[in-house]
Amino acid sequence: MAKRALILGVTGQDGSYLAELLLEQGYEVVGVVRRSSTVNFERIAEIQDRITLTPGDLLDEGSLINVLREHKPHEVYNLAAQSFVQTSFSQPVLTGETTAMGVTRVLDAIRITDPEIRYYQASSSEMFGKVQAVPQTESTPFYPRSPYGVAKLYGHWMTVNYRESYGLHASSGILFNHESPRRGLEFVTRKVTHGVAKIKLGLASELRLGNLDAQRDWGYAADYVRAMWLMVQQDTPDDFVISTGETHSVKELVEVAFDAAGLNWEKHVVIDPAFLRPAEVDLLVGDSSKAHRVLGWQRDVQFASLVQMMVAADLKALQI
Ligand code: NAP
Ligand code: F7E
Repeated sequence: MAKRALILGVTGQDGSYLAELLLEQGYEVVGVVRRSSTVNFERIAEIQDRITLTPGDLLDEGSLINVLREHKPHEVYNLAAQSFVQTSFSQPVLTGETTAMGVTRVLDAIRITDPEIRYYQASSSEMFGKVQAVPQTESTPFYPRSPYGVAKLYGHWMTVNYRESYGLHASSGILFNHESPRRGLEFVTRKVTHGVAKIKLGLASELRLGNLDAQRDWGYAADYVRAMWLMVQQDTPDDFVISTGETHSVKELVEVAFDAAGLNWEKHVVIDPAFLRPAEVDLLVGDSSKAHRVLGWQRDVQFASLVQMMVAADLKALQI
């Protein structure tokens, strides 16, 4: 009998890659989608006829219980969230309801309907925030710097708590930034690669950015969803840092992206204070030794190849 996996956040970047991976592994895939006035299934368009979509919302626990009762999944991957850090400063309550309390609603729905379901929680390196050690591991103390980071930390600890209180097979992946051509346009990598493509094609002349000094550990989303699946397959649930172990500044990202299109970034990038944050996470770099050792996980795609892949994809998409 095929295993059945339920993905919350299937329309997002990671949800779409995870759905593809699970289909390759022979799973039946059920994706939860929330009501919207327009359909936003671009990322899953190519697999839509091979997965089941069902309505539900992290803000509504009854909807989650109904989905679990109807579809009886063996595994639940909670990738749904208000995931943009900048928005979390302007909408802290919504971010808390979705990104924090949403986790409790899913965990509680699992406890009520079928505590045998295996659970994956999408935790984040943003929980390290003002970092207390370099590089960051599973035992580095947390110090979130945004309402998003605080909300993710709550979700992370609820996952640990439901594991310890009710024996749920609940794992938390502390994933560092991961990107792809499917990344949302507001995140800095995609904003830069899409901006570069527009400038190259004569559709724009400048790109407005915030803090070029921030440093991030950027990996490729398709590599990272493999780690999620591996966590859920372990006999014992646990927490894992997933990262590349390298850090690069936003300025380096900009240089690589403009170079990929044969452009000089200094002629086009404009610093705009509107993109500065009330509190910044200056430096993230993760140590994934535990994931390498226990899960056998490795990433395939390097930083420069990732940025070049994204520039090429944006050029192609805009030329059509
Ligand atoms: P994303 O592209 O922003 O996708 C978020 C998903 O959550 C979308 O499918 C969205 O649905 C859904 N969603 C939002 N609010 C919801 C609600 N109230 N009910 C149900 N679904 C809701 O995020 P991502 O980059 O794929 O990231 C996946 C997860 O990993 C997120 O939890 C994120 O916070 C976390 N994370 C991401 C990174 C990263 O670097 N990408 C790193 C660490 C952790 P709509 O399409 O309807 O908006
Ligand atoms: O910012 C700086 C910005 O928005 C990265 C989410 O997936 O990863 C992501 O959060 C850095 C920050 O991602 C602009 O100040 C400069 O220092 O791409 P970002 P993020 O905040 O790191 C974590 C792991 C998650 O969990 C989150 O869900 O880039 N930056 N100028 C800019 N950032 C943006 N967005 N736009 C700019 O113009």
